[in-house]
Amino acid sequence: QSETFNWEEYLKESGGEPAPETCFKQASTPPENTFEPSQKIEAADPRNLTSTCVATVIGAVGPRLRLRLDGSDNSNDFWRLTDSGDIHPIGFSEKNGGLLQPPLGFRMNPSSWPSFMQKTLNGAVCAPSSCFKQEPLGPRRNEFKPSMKLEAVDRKNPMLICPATIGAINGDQVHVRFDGWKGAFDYWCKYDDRDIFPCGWCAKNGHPLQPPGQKGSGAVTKPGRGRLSDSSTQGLNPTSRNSTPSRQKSPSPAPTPTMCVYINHGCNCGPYLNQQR
Ligand code: MLZ
Repeated sequence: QSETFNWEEYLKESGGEPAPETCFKQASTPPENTFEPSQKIEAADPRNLTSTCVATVIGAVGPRLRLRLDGSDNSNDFWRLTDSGDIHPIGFSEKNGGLLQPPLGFRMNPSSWPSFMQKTLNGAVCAPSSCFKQEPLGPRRNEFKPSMKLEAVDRKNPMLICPATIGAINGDQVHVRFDGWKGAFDYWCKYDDRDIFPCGWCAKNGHPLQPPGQKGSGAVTKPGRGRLSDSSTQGLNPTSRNSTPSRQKSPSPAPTPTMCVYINHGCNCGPYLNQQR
């Protein structure tokens, strides 16, 4: 599936402009991946970013690691780049005066945490510090412009990276709109978020890229349009530059409810959103 998607052809058909590489906080040469499955690392709990937990490397795709917090369940795996600032070798917190915390949703009695930790780390294989790559600096300010094309992690299916378009800008925030999915997966993020990549990143980093969806991407769905031209012809084609197409403007306020649902899911918001319940 992914090998049928070709940015060059797609951009030609859709009239889109790729966002320049300088917009992104991503390494220009792919960060190496020397991690191995079952190695232990320290990772910020994605649902409770102030706590650092023990995580196990479950797998990898290109420079992305699939991670699972020890003591948590197997339905909250998350992905981090090998050059993410969220991951560190075991021992990092202790060296920096911190403590390893139980993950949000720790499945056992909190009082069993110290002995659980001891058992977890006893005889475990820790990822050597050489596996962890320096996080890139990233741009000083938001250089994205609406209608620029990019590749972005689908946060509802975080193993997937998909073609997307910048729908709007609000200060440091950019609105990521997935091509061909009618807003169902769209989200706002900071311009230097590690989940967004320049066009061609997947190909260069040995990561699959999903083809665009077939549902159109704006508020207006025109029947009978081809899949590739469907998602983004309007507003990108230079000939329609001055016509301010309605689909370019109107979708901006619409995705807000979708985004709220996602953010709550990732927050430490109490028992109602705990996946264990
Ligand atoms: N199978 C799922 C995946 C959707 C992925 C969309 N990514 C932007 C679906 O069809 O809903």
